[in-house]
Amino acid sequence: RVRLQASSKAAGAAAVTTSERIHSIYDVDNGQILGFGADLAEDHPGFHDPAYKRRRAWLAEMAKTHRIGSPIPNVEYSAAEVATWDAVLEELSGLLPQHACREYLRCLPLFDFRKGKVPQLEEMNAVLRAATGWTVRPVAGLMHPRHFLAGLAFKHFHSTQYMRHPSKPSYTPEPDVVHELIGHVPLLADPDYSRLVQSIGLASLAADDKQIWHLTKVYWYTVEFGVVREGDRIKAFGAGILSSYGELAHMASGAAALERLDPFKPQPRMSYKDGYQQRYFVLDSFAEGSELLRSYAASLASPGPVQ
Ligand code: TIH
Ligand code: FE2
Repeated sequence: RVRLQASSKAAGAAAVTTSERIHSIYDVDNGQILGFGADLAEDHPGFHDPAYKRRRAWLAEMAKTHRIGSPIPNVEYSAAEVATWDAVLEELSGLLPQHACREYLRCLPLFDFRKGKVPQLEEMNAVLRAATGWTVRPVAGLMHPRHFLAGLAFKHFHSTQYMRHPSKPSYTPEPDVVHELIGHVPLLADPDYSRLVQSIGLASLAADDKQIWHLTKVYWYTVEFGVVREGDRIKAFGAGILSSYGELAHMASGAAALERLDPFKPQPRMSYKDGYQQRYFVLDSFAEGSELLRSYAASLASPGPVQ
C-alpha cells in the first residue's frame, strides 16, 4: 500500500505532493482535516455554545476513527438536532418540487426522508449500493481537495454527520448532515449524475496541484452549485442549493447571473465565505455535462495513465 507523502504546513494542514499517485480508495486518508472540524471559527454561530462544540468534537472523533470496510456507527441525534432537521425539511419541501431538477425529484422517494428522524449513513448506502454503487462514509470536516476528489473516482463520497447550528437553519457556509443527505445523496442514485461526479474524480487522479485547484472549482460550480436547463426553466442540481432554503429561494428569484459551464476555461474564484452565489453555471443536461467533463478529464490524462 502506497502512502501519500504529507508534510505539515504552518496551519497544520497536509500538503499532498503529486509525486505519489492515489491508486485506490485505501490511499485516501480522511485523517487530515483542513477546516469545518471541531475547532469552530470565531464567527461561527456555535462559537459561544459549549454544548454544540462538545458535540462537534465527539462526532469529529467518531469520523476520524472510522475505517473503510467497517460498519458506520449510528449517530444518536438529540431532540434539538432532530428539531433543526424537521425545520429545514419543512421549508425545503415547499421549494424543492418547483425548483429541483427532475432527476433529483425522481430519486428522492428512494430515501426515507421524513420528520422526526435524521437518517443514518448506512441507510443511504443500502439504497446507493443497489442504485449506482456509491458509498458515503463519515469525515470529520473539510478534506484536502486531492483526497476528496480522489474518493469520487472510486465512488466514495465523504460526508459530515454533524447538524448545522439551530440559530441559522436557512443557510450554513459549511457542509453539515442536512447538506450531505438532502443535497448530495439523492442524485448519487441517478446514473447520469453518478457518471458526471465520478468523471471529476477520475480527472483528479492524473492532475497536478494546479489542476486539482481548477477541478475543485469545476466541482464547486457543478456538484455544489450547478443548475440545469429544463425547457425554458432553470432547475437546481447543486447540493449547496438543494440543501439551503435560503439559497434555493435566491436561485428561484432569478437575481443571480447564469452562464454556460466551460471546464476548459479558468473558473472564477470561490470561497465558503461569499454567501449566496452571484452566478450559477448552467448545463444543458447531465448527459451533456458528463461528456464535457469526461473530455476535460481526457485532456489531463498525460503523462501518466488514468486508472
Ligand atoms: N450552504 C449550504 C447549506 O446551507 O445547506 C451548505 C454548503 C454548500 C456548499 C458548501 S457548504
Ligand atoms: Fe457539498
